[in-house]
Amino acid sequence: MAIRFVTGNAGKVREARDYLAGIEPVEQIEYDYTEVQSDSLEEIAAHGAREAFEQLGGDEPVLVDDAGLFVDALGGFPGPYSAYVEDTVGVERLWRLAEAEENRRATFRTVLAYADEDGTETFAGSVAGTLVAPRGEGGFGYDPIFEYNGTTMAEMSTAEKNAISHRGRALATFAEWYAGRDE
Ligand code: ITT
Repeated sequence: MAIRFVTGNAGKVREARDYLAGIEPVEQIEYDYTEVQSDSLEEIAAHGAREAFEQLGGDEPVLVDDAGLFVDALGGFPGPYSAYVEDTVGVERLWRLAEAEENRRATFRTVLAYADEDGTETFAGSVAGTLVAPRGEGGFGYDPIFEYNGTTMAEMSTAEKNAISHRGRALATFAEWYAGRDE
């Protein structure tokens, strides 16, 4: 049974498809679920997945992914507001803010929420790295300024990014749970 990935972000879908290839097909669905006002990615994702599953109808499970970039020196900003900040301030100017700081450490976090007729489950993943001047043409969003082990996530292939990224880690936990859920 295909999994309906509810997102407007094609980059997230590419990564989920790559990771879940051979496990389950992933279909992208654009549905504007309510993003509850919260500092908790878990709460936002779980609420969105439940609402999408109920409102969309049908039996196929849904997946929602709520992600954010948390910059240490900026008290975790932009965190849950990362999409808004990408659209308003932009990636280049976020780098300028970080460049002025001595500590350029940042963490990417994502929470995947899965909903079906049996309930809702969440799977978190995170990766710590360093903010750098933009490099690379791959990936999406903040990938060009996020460096892990000397390589920005925009310089990695989808598979390389999945092997170390917040989303790859969340997908790994999800895939393990998904494989064992009927046992
Ligand atoms: P949906 O809500 O439709 O899924 P979105 O892009 O708005 O798509 P988020 O709110 O989860 O999703 O995104 C948070 C921001 O973080 C947004 O600006 C993304 O581009 C960015 N982002 C998320 N995952 C990322 C990743 O793996 N690499 C780089 N940037 C990422």
